[in-house]
Amino acid sequence: MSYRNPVLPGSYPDPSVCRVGDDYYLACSSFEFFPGLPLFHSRDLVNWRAIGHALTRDSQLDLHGCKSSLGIFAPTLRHIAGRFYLVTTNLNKFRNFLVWADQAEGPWSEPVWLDWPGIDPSLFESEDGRVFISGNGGFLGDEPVGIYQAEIDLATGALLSPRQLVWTGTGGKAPEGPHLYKRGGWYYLLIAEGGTEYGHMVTVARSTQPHGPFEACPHNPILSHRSLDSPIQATGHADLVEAVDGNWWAVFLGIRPAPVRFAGQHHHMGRETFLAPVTWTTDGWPRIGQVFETMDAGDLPLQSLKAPATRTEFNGTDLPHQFNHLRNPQPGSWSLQTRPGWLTLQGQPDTLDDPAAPAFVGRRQQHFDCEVATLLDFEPAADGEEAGLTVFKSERFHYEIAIGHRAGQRLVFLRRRIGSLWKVELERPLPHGELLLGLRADAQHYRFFFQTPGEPEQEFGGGECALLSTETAGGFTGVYLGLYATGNGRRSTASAAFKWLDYITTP
Ligand code: 6LW
Repeated sequence: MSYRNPVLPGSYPDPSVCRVGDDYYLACSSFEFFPGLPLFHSRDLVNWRAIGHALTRDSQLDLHGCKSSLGIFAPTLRHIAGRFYLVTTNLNKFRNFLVWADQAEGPWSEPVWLDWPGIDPSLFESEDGRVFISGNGGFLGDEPVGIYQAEIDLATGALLSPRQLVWTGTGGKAPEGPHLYKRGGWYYLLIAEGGTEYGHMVTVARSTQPHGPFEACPHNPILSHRSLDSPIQATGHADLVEAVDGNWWAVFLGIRPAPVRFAGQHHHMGRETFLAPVTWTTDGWPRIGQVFETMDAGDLPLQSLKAPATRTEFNGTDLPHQFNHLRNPQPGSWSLQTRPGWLTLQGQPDTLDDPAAPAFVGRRQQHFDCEVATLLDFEPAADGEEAGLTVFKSERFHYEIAIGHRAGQRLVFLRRRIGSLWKVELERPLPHGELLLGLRADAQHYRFFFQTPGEPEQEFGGGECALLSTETAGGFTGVYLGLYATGNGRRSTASAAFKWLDYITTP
């Protein structure tokens, strides 16, 4: 049997995995999106079911004013002494913290703030019950660059030993993403080097002690696509797990650039989670090797999950797990109760151009080829009030097709923001009533359309995917497909109601 990579498509980077009995759990970074730290469950490492988020309360996650791609960086998920632990960094405060839960589905605890610098914290429990925290350091120029470690008390977060530099890596830039494992008589320290772009790689060292000294693997990097002509690039930031059958597997991030003629490679769906088998050399070193879009599942007990519905009806009491807000949602900015069966968004003064909290409910784009549509009931009452569908990379890079109001006229418009370029490209007067807004995407383009009930669909402009790519826009996230509303500097008097959102992958 084979499986397809990425196993978690779309902007799900920095995966961390652990196993409890026959169950696997995985967490990813979430940056400026709320709730934070998406969590998944699997029985085979291939098919992952969203089970919620660890950071669901403002008291756990303060993203107010957070710029795009800051917020929650790489987590580590571990199961220690009967409890799940997540340790991560909120770059909005530049502080590391851990949360714990008795079951992965939560509820998760309030943060235990750590007196621990750097990013990419990780936890390891040794056989004698000691717990070690490791993480990167020195990238602020304040100490030698490398991987640091200390013993920690999980209950209080207090360090029980001095924080010490344990490995500086193999010389690649940005040694980070450390994880410690025990196999046989060895403690393995796995890290990412080279930066999370096309030079990304995974390297490893080992020691007979959890705190070193560590000897580097003679065949580092054990994973890198930096010199491969592969549709999968930037592989790195891995976490290993020993499967139920004793085989080892690695989850890690990678990207799938869409080639743009004469303009190099551009990836707009962000860094995604991939899976690959780990083999061990006779002298006890791990290897991961080249990663492919189709790989042999070996003895994994593949269990296909029910395909997600293509239409999300907003008729529940809460949003499905794949939907997020931009930063902490403002009170009263969204509701599933105001108009049962509809998602109601109340435009706030904040707009999509602000590092703030516009009324926004979105999901990651996970496929190059997809069709996205929504039914919107919105009668703006004044100029500046708008609501619609956005392809959102960051506050400086987004496209939207929306209903607006100008000079007393209700209209549909297409607007694109590409860095300092901001332009309403198309406008058309609209009769009153519900409107279908949509887009069709392929690897290179988004093509927008709208349709008034009983009328034919009308094409309505488009834009290049590459202009929303990380190579163009920077950052650590991939594009979101979002429903939004804004009053453009004041609270809208009219609310916007979205009946459903279609996300249809097109072969
Ligand atoms: C992550 C770190 C990184 O914490 O990016 O480039 C951060 N390297 O490993 C966010 O993904």
